[in-house]
Amino acid sequence: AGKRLRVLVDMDGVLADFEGGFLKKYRARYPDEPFITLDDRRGFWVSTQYGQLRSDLCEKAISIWQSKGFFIDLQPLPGGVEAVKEMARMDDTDVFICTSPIKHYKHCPYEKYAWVEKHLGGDFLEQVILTRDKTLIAGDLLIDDKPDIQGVEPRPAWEHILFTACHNQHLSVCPSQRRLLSWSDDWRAILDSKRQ
Ligand code: BVP
Repeated sequence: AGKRLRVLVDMDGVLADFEGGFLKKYRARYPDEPFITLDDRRGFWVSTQYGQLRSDLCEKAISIWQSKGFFIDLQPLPGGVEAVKEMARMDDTDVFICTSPIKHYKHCPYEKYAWVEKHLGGDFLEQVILTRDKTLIAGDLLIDDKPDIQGVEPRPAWEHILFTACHNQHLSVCPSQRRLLSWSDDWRAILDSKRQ
């Protein structure tokens, strides 16, 4: 009997459509300001790219995800909720949602729990890990759209699987870095590759 497999799944950009939700609310709030289409997104930080477009747009971008309702209103990305539910039903498999809240804490942490309850059910609240440092969390896999995941632990336990997003799709990552192109891609094979 092999040991249990522990899978850490990121939320923004993997389960919840942060980029789509951002662009929709940014355009609604700032209809006369320039914006970056999802095809033109480069780099993980939305605020950085908006700041490069025009310096005052950095804080306008930040105002969007700091607003009440931003995180709870995010739409689920295709297949994500179903995949996580299926994973959780698999034998010898533990799934955790591992997500970094923004430091403007008024709405975000509350709404992240509310999103999980709404889309995955109240029982899944047991599986939520809020941390600004994912290197401290031990797991076999971390499925995350952020290309560089760093923290105080230089040798994290997990293998990072890069989940493809608009901002990282053109990135050439080192050959040893595995990708999950979407939830239609073969995530079951990636889990199986880590089982003993
Ligand atoms: O809560 C999200 C949004 C925020 O960082 C968190 C990323 O969490 P993980 O996906 O790594 O779990 N965020 C913040 C900024 C700018 C802040 Br200034 C940003 O540009 N993009 C972004 O996702």
